[in-house]
Order: sequence, then C-alpha cells, then structure tokens
Amino acid sequence: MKLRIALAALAVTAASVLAGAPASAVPNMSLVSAVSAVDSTAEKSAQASCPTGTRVLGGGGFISGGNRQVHFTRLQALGSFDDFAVSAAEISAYASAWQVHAYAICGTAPAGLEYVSFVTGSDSSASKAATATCPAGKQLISTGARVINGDGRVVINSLVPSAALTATTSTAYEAQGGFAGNWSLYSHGVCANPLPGLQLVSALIGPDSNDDVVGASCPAGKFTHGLGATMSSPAGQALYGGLYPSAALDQTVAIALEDADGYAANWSTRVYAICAN
Ligand SMILES: [Ca+2]
Ligand SMILES: [Ca+2]
Repeated sequence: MKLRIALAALAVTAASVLAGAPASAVPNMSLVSAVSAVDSTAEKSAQASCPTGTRVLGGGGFISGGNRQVHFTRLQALGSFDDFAVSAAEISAYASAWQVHAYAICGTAPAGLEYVSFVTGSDSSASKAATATCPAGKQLISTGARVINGDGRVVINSLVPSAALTATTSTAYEAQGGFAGNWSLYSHGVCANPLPGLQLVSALIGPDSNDDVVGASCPAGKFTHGLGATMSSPAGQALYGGLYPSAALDQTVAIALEDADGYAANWSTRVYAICAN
C-alpha cells in the first residue's frame, strides 16, 4: 500500500478569497471550510457555510486521523442553506479520534442556478449507481453523493460528471464482508446556464496496488467550481480520505486509500475538475 502522488501542489487551508486572481466569470468566488469535533464518534458531519450573498456551487471534504477506517457518506451542496455538507463514518469499530473537514466553493449566483438530485430505491444490493441530470439547456458545475442507512458499511466509489457536463453519476459498494441492511444512494448535482469557458478536466493515476493522491489542474486563468472522482475496481475495498479543491480554486485533489487489510489487485483513481473562466 505504498503511496503514489501525482499533483503539482497540495494545499488545505482554512479559508481563502481569491484576492489578486484574475476575475472569474462567477463573481465573488471563495473557498470556505468547517470542521467537526475531533473524537471517535462513529459518524459525524461538518457544514461549510458560504458568505452572505453568495451561493454554494460545489465543494469537497477531508478526513484526518481516519487511518483507512473512515470514509465519506455524504458530499453535498445544500442549496437551501448555501452550505456544503460532508459526513463520514467508521467502516467498523475504530477506537482512535478523527475529524471531518468540509469545503464549500461559493460565488454570486450564476444565471439558471439549480440543485438536482436522484435517489435509488432501498435494498441490500452489493452496489448501486444513481444519476442526477441537469434540466435541458443547463450544464453541470459540481457533483455530490450521499449514502442513506449504510451504517458505515457502504463506501462511495465515484462521483463522475458526464463528458458533456449534463449529468453526474454516483456509485457505492458495500464494504468488505458485505452489509445485510437496506440502503440507498443519492446523486446530487449543481447546474447552471452554460458558464463561459466551462470545461471538464481530469487526471488518472494507476492502475497499480498503491494508495493514490492525484490532482487535476484547470487551464490557466480558469477556476474549479466543482469536482469529482472515481476508483476502478476496488469495489468497497478502497475509500476516499480526501476530495477537495485547492485554496486558489485552480486544482482538485483526490486521496484514495486501500481499506485496513488492503486490496491485492491493481486499481486506479481519476480526479475531475469542472473548470470555467
Ligand atoms: Ca447487502
Ligand atoms: Ca481489504
């Protein structure tokens, strides 16, 4: 489980406003963060709140102290509160203290801003996929996912923007050993009228049997409004320890870790950035 890293710079900061940066098409873009308590509660949440007058466009999260045993159960832009909500849970009993961080990408409302969701039915299938689609004429600016009633035993594997940025698909798998309960999966998307320079970029690391840290950079002068990621093949035996934008909103980072007893086969991680002027 050697760590492989492919990115230009890795920065997690408390909060930042893009002072001195070239003007973005969406005015007043900023990155805001929030943290949960540091303890060993089995599931906990953090919500990062956008500054007054700005809307949540997208966001991400980071788990500290999780040691391969804590994973995201929710990454969601909440249009009703203009918060980015992040929850994480222990896969099974884990004694150490850990903390979840939430990051919100905020800005003045772009024209046509709309929050869309799709939820699967509830059953105990070993994996599920959910797709949320933007209304006709609008395009996707960020992704999200949420597991309901997974009791920590369901691992989010992907939040993938479609190539044409019209939809986002989430997948999740039951963790190693399975889960007998019924659970469901949400896909969440944020849509808007097409932004100037809107462009999907991604970066891939692997396949191999190492943990991954992978970053994708927006083209010069563009900003990330949302992000996404996918892991190939580990099917519940690898989890995200982080999925977040850089402080300057010019890059996205995914950290993908094998579970506590590892995963022998090769797998890969792809991270996405949804960029615009
Ligand atoms: Ca099951
Ligand atoms: Ca394993």
